Amino acid sequence: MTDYFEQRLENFEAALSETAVDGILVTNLTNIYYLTGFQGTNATLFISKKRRIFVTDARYTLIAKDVVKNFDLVESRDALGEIAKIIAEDGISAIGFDSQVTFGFYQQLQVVFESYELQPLENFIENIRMVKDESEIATIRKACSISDKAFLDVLDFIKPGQTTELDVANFLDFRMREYGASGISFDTIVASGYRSAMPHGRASEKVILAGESLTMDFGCYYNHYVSDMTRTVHVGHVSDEEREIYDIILRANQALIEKAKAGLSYRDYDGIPRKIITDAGYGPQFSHGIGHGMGLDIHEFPYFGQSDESLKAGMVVTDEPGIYLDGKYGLRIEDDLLITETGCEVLTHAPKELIVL
Ligand SMILES: [Mn+2]
Repeated sequence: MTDYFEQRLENFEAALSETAVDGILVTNLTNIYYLTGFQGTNATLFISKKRRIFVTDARYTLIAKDVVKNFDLVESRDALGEIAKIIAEDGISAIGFDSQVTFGFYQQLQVVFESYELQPLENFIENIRMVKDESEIATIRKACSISDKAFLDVLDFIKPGQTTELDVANFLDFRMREYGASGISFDTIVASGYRSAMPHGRASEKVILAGESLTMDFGCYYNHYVSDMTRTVHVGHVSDEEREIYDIILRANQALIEKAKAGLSYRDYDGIPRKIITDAGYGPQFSHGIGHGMGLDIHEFPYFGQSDESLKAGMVVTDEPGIYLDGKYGLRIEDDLLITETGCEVLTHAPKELIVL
């Protein structure tokens, strides 16, 4: 069986050897889960060419012994002091740390590691996390299948004139848990009628009325990994203008699915669907980015914009074009795509043809 954590540690060490530091402190718990599988709330890692040290307190020693392989385990409530003692004779001069730590924590580092050069590293592990391994992909696939099923169920639940946006959000959240989710990956967005013109309108007590469009943007956690999907449906009837706009965003979403593959630049990933929407006359009404990476976090690298960087096989990214008409309504479709060498695989399978409930 592949040891995915060992593989990630080796990727980490390969990236470490390209930095100017001799060892790295890892304190972000999501990154610690990624590298070790440890799920507790207290842990600090130090990784150098010579050592892998894992420090946690007495509450978690037994769990760490069970889960964390390939590290020297240390039980202490003074992780930094303990690490400083262990590495004292290692001939280390520069130590890297996550630039996102708090200022207070940085001050502690300055005291404990005063004889070292401290170097903030920006997104060091986040960059490694962009490319998912097989076990991560399998987990995200499962998370997506849970939201797919919840979407199919909610279609029968919505009763125009009776159901509120909050009712829909609660239904989706609960259904995803019933299908095995451990929670929701962000506050479920349910926005109907004029409220759907807000791209991220949270569910409110507004009753969903016949004649309105209804945008549902939701996702779950399954074994630490997220799904993120948006579907827009119409309730009662659909106007010609809504039908036309739905067709534009669906074409934008599909065009990106056809073109997305390893090697495509971030600029083009955003540009291909944006051109379709702009050519149709709605450029200014597509007011957000085309998507984002996802994995352990709902929003993670890569983000798309005017960058020459390009997609890599194994990235999982969203494809979410939308058009928002102020005061009227907004429509969005979002899928999760696994990038491959030859194209992409759509991980979200909920239907996208125009649905009128
Ligand atoms: Mn999204």
